[in-house]
Amino acid sequence: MTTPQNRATVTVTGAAGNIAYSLLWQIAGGAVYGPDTIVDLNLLEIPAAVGAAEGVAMELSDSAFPNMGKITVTDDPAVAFDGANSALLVGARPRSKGMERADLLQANGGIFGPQGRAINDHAAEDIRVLVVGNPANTNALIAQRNAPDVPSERFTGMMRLDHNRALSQLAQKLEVRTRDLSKVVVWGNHSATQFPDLTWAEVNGEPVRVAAEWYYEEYIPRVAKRGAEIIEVRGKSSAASAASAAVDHLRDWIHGTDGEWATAAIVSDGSYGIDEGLIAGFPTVAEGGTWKIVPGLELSEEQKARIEASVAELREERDAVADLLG
Ligand code: NAX
Repeated sequence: MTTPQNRATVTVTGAAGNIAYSLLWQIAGGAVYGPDTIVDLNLLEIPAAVGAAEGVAMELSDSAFPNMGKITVTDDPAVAFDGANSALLVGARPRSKGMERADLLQANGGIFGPQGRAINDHAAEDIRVLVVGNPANTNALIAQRNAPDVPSERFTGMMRLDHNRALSQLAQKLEVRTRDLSKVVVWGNHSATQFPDLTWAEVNGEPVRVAAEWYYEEYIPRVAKRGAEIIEVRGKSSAASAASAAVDHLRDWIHGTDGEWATAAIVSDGSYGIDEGLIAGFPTVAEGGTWKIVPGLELSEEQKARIEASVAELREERDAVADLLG
């Protein structure tokens, strides 16, 4: 067995929560950095849940992963993000009964603003941030705008679960495996306004042909509302599938997608009519450690309208937290 040469520090917030209970095991097992890297884990929780996070750390330790480094449990963002190479911002304020969307956005601003600042001041130079906690795209924007010294491209929001749902629903329809599919994208927001787009989708290199009725009336709403469907059937929100998607996103970001498209919510450069600066789902490839928007795609009027509907929601979210954007 060769001795691992590299070392990475990964910060996970919401470490005592449901998603983290699946996510941490995959990261500690090497699913992101691979077998040649020792992983140190920094687990951030609110004071009331630090005890539970200590228990999670004990179980991680009991799993005896060959490349497990140090595990630090803390309620202090300055400690949690110290030297972080990757940060998965999972912990967020859930919507309580009677809470308006604007209140939820503000409450989360109180979390993601300070975390952005702590990342700015304490993280490693190559920090990569993936925001999972909802509303993920706007929380990512808040964190990014509070970290002026970190290149904006290092802040991303999680649309990979939406992407994976889009792949899986299409694979089931075509009776193929997801590996046979390519060029699928989910535009916009991680919400019911998102646009899972099959315009360029291919199955084994051939264009996908599906009936318009199925596409517009079944497929798009099914993918966009899958989170609600999971809650209804399972009685709890998606957790293992969210963790799996977070691992896909971070692994691909670091190691590349080999030219394959994936959906990542990244800071817009103004492409495809999406306001510069918003964090939105785009067709992307990861190359050389960076997510890049797939260039030069022609959009139909139908596509433009569907993208705009989701971007309008992102704009409203941004405007509701304007005071928190640094
Ligand atoms: P849980 O409620 O099980 O866990 C959240 C944890 O975060 C709790 O332990 C809580 O104490 C902690 N937390 C709250 N504020 C914190 C702070 N300031 N610092 C550190 N930790 C903090 O939720 P879970 O099921 O794990 O989901 C976490 C988040 O992911 C939620 O916001 C959820 O809406 C979001 N999701 C996002 C998805 C996506 O695709 N982007 C899909 C799955 C999920 O719905």
